[in-house]
Amino acid sequence: MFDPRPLVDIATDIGREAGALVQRMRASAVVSFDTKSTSTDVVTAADRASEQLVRTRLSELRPGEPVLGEEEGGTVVEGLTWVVDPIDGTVNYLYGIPWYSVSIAAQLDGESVAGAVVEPATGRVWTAARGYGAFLDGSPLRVSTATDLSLSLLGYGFAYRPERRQRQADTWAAMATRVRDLRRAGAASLDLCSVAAGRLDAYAEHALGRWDWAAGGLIAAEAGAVVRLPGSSPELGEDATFAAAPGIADAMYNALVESGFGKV
Ligand code: LIP
Repeated sequence: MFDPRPLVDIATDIGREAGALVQRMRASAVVSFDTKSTSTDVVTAADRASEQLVRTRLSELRPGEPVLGEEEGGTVVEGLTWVVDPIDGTVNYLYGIPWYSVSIAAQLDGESVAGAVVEPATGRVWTAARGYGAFLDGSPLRVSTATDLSLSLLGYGFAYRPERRQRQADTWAAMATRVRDLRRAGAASLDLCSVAAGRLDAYAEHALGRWDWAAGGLIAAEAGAVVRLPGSSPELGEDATFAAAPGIADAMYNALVESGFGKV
């Protein structure tokens, strides 16, 4: 039987090395950056250096296995593909907000089977292997026991395109009176890990890349969350990512639909 746990070790070791690199680059000089889809969608020299390091290490440790990365691209193929976000939470990184990650996942036929989300600023490592649970620095993770939507804490995010951000803001305004409170932390992988740890009761966002959710979505699912990945829930929008503690998952899903989340 296939055991994904060795892949977690590889993702963790490489993620730690890439995390140390981006941390050095953060400390050493002004963070240079370019822009991508909009003037606010940035890519730093550290993003590129991190992905190059991850790709180099994977070619050494797992020769011939394809890599899909946020900055250099790639495709998901049948069999094993490595999915890499060299810095998830790049804007946080640019501003020196210590809430960003290096996210590395192994996917088998497009399904995550192993993942590591490394926090360069703190050294914390979130991991999961499919069927073997989710962990933070080796301690088991479990989602919250929330059952009351009005007492739940909802994480969310925004796309980069201004016209979509306005529609998304309208949804979050509508949700603000239905939940305890909202949190926008800026790194999808860590939002998903926060659901896994019970630090958020739910999280929802549109327009994430596979690299944003590939590891964090597995960690949330292995910690007991209800996880809906892009393409699985047309009511939430074709490019929606959703994760929630099971006790409020249905109520949160329905509230998001009623708030127009699926139409932004
Ligand atoms: C970011 C996501 C975040 C989203 C941002 C951005 P990046 O990924 O982690 O949740 O709201 O728009 O997509 O670009 O920092 O890797």
